[in-house]
Amino acid sequence: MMFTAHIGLGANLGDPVRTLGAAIQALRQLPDSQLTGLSHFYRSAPVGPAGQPDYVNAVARIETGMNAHALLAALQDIENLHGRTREVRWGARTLDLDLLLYANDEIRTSSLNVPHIELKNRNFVVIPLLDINPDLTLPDGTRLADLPAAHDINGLQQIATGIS
Ligand code: ROI
Repeated sequence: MMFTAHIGLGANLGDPVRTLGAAIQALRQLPDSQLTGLSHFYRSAPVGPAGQPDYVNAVARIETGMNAHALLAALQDIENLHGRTREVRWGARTLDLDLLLYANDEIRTSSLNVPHIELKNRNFVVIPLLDINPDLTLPDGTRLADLPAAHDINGLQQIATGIS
């Protein structure tokens, strides 16, 4: 069985566009998986603690035969390869890969929260998700396009990267 998963990418240290490009290459190499969608890239003002650089955010869609836990572990490996440091909660990071959605599943365990807890509130997640799938509906039945975040471009700016 193949499942659709959506992955949020974010970075705000080093060269974020380059890091996201490398992460997307790594997603293409995931076992038993295919990259089937990629949003625009966005420069986005930091949510959370002020005084950190702007982020670059994007969302990727894959079709995968991996289960959600195996996929999460693979995403963490990619983060680690790209030098993610985890000193400060909600602090700056070189690469953050979030498993936003996995199939139409709701998974709430200590290690895995899908859909991502903050998904609905973050325009830097909702708007790129809509780039890939304008008709997307969450497992709880919410149409993504109906969320306030879908219409809130505050702090968000589409950027041209040549990555596709
Ligand atoms: N803010 C933005 N704009 N983009 C992110 O990816 C992001 N990630 C985070 C916090 C610190 C919540 N803020 C963010 O983890």
